[in-house]
Amino acid sequence: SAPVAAAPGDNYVVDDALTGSRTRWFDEARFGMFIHFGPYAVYQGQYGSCRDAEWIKRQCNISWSDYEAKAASFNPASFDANAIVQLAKQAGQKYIVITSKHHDGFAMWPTRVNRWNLRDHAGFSRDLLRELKDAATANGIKLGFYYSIWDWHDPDFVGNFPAYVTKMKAQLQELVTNYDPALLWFDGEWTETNPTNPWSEQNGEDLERFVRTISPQVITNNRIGKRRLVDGDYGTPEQSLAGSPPSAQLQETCLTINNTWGYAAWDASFKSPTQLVRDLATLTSNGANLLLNIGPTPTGTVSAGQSGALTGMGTWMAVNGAAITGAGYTGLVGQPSWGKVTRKGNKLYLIVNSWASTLHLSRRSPFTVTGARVLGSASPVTVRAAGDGYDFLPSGGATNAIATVIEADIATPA
Ligand code: FHN
Repeated sequence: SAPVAAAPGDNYVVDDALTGSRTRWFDEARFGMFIHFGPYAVYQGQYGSCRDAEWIKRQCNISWSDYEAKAASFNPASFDANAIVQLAKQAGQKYIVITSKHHDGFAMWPTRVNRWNLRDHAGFSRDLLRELKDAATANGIKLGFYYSIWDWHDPDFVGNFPAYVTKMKAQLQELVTNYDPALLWFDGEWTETNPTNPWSEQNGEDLERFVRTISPQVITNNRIGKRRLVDGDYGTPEQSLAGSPPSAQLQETCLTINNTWGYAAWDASFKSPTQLVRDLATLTSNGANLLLNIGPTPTGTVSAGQSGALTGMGTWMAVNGAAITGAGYTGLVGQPSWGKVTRKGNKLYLIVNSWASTLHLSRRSPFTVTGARVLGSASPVTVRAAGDGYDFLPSGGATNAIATVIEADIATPA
């Protein structure tokens, strides 16, 4: 399709008329599941006295012979794609992004490009990406693949970079052809100053062009390039809620539930559903997505700490998901001290962390409130014009310990 004129602040060089329709589902999804799963999980975060997770090979100076032997014993027999999809669905997540290949270069699908993969190296005959794709599709969940440009295992990455890039493209072609992913989540493009990482801006531009050639519909994140020549379809702040609305580019913050991406048995400091729901509300109110990570155990199960956090969020989402899914930045009101406000069409969602008998909303642009109710409750809410906006006066108490949501119908001037 013909290139479209770039919007101010938009630095795409490879762009096309599909950008809007390609990203629509993503901009409505708001909440997704990240999965970091690979042979690093077999160490369970510990090598002698050294601790790490998906970086354990490098951070703990593990030899390739040790790492390859561990990887050969990788046996994720309890990986249950359907259970993982159900966990995501119950939490209110609309998409899943799993590591097809992390920095250790290990492919989680039976690639024909090399034998450093789950089938050929570990002798695991099942295709987990296929199982996840089928379970996701059956449940209306989109599936995307994380793919690390940086590859510690392939000697061509430092020895013959053009040969490496050719293999990388062959693997991406396999992923797109065999699994039709909704999204490609690149990583490991950084550290221009690192002599072991020759990824350049031109490589990013070339890769974006390649991805567009093999799939016009697949969404890519900004780490496809160095973000000066190309920046994909959306930005990826990591472990940060930063980003003030409205952003020039779509945004997706990725967060861990505990402190590590890959599985680490010692990492038991799980965030509470309350904190995670509030983070999700903050991001939604900024028009950004949350990609919340789980790191399955070496057998493929999800730890109780991680599944519990998602289940807790799901209990809240079951009643209040309307405030998140398909909702975004309001453009109409300032953010109040008692919580966050999101908007979907002619509805505002007041996500109230600190319940009070009077909740004031400052109005930035003209609109009128024509009705209001508490989600999951029959108790009426009185609304009256007050000061620079409106006061909402709920008749009942908070209905949810995490956050209670008031849905308001609004009319904006034509
Ligand atoms: O180095 C990786 C890290 O292991 C993890 O995959 C995160 C997820 O966003 N990305 C990289 C660091 O930016």
